Formats: sequence, structure tokens, C-alpha cells
Amino acid sequence: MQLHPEVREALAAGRPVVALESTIISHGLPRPDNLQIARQIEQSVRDGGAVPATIAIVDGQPHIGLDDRALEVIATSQDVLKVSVRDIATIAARGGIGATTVASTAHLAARAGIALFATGGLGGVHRQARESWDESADLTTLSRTPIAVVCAGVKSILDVPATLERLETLNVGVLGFRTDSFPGFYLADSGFPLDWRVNSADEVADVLQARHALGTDAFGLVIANPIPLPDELDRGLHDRTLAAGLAELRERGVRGKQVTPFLLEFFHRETHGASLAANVTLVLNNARVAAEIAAAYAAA
Ligand code: PSU
Ligand code: MN
Repeated sequence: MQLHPEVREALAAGRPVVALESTIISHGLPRPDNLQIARQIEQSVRDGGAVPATIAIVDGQPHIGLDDRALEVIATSQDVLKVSVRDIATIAARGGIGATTVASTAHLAARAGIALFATGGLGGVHRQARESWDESADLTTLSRTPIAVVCAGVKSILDVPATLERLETLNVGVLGFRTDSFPGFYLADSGFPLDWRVNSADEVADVLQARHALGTDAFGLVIANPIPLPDELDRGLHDRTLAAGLAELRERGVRGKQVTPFLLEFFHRETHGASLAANVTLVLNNARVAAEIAAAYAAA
């Protein structure tokens, strides 16, 4: 692994660092806006008081923190692979450019000693999983990775209640950040209640300290941070787009790791950018909150 000097120095000095994933840049956001948005996400981490560490594989080598050239390669190259945990070693041995998912970012970040991670939405249990067995490796990876992830819940393209059940089974805690409900990504509220609510970064830092003292930090923790209500996607537009996207997915027989990027792009196209605006807002918000938590934890 290659640590960016700024990230290495911050970690050595015990200063706050927030890991960021790169699949959202390469496969989750449309080009050419994705590069500028990637820079904005890093800036939100800085605004929140932490050092950003965007994670990706460049020429086979996992990078923890990207310089501007590497960020540009991930955002613009035609042959960026979507890399999950099981792919990291193969691409490292053979070379290539890889964007890391929540799962592989969590794995590499934890290995680098980073405690906080921000993303947009977590992967989860897909609808039709009873037939397809399609469940994101994000869930099983979090079950054995010591990291806290700030996200806006999971997208409604997934089976939300099944995902919450799996998180329970896998010992992954879920804290609502200033909410009593699990957020619905483009929507502030998925309609599913949570057991735990926290109201500040300091309260999360208290939980992180207790996890460390009691050894439950061997498992991941989800900090569920809703999109601000005024910025959520129009609910009618959301429901119509979701139904149409799921129908097109079935018609075209899209499978495996193409499913999530396909549905994201469908939303961005069909809502004429409204879902993209919501997506950007919630990611920037998550990056800032993760940085504030990292700063509170470093100071505790
Ligand atoms: N959710 C989003 N945007 C994304 C992803 C999820 O709102 O870009 C990406 C993340 O990298 C996540 C991955 O880890 O999709 C999950 O893919 P899969 O369902 O194939 O595991
Ligand atoms: Mn999958």
C-alpha cells in the first residue's frame, strides 16, 4: 500500500483522517462532472477538520490518499475496474486501475489505521435476492472490519428491511445521526425505525471509544446520516423512476456487479439530474460529518 505523505503524517501524529471510496467517482457519478465532485468531497472533509484519504488502485498498487493526477485517472480513464475485496490481490499482482467499493475501501482503510470512512450509500441486499443471492460484499466485509462508515443509508433500489436484518446478524451497529429512522439515500427517511439515535459528533466519538475499550470495534459501525429534508428527491419522481429502473433491469437481464452502476445511471438520466444533485448533496454532507466525528474522536 502506498500512503500519501499528508495521510501518513496525519496518522502518525494522531490527527483525524477520513477515508473515501472511489467507485462512486468512477461508476457512481456521471462524467465529466465526477472529477470536480471528487475534489469537492475531499474539500468537505477538510472543511470538517480532517485529512481526506481517497482510496484506489493505481498501476496495481493500492493508494491511501490520491494526488490530483491519480484522482483524474480514476475519474477519466476508460478501463477502471470496480474492485471488491476479493479482487484487490489479483489486480495488485497483475497491474491495472481499480476503483474501490465500500467493502474494499473499508478493508484497505482499516489496514492503514483509519477509523472513519465516508460514502454516499452502502451496498446491501438486492431485491430478488431470494432468487439471485445478490447481496453486496459491503455487508460481510463490515462484519469483520474495524471501521465506522458514515452513509445516507442504502438506496431504495435495494431491499432495505432485509439489509437492516443482515446488518443485525453481522454485528454491524447502526446509529441514526440526528434521526430515529434509517435514511433512504435520495430520501431522508426510508420508513424503517432505528434502535439508536446520536445527536452530535461527540456522542459518536463516545461510542467509538467504548467500542475500542470493549473489543466490539472488530466489527464495522454504520452512522446513518440523512440527506437534509429540503434537498431530498421529489417522492413521486423517486417512486416512478425506481419502478421503471427495476423493470428495465429485469428486461435487459443486468446482473452481478453491473446492477448498482446501471440503476444509478438510470436514475441520473431519467430524473434529468435531480437525483445527481441529491446524490452530491448527501455525499458532501456525509464527508463533513465523518470529518467532524474523526476530529471529535482524535480529541477524545
Ligand atoms: N451506493 C451508491 N453509490 C455507489 C455505490 C453504492 O449510492 O456508487 C457503490 C459503492 O462503491 C458500493 C457499491 O460499495 O456500489 C456496491 O456495489 P455492489 O452492489 O455490486 O456490491
Ligand atoms: Mn452484487
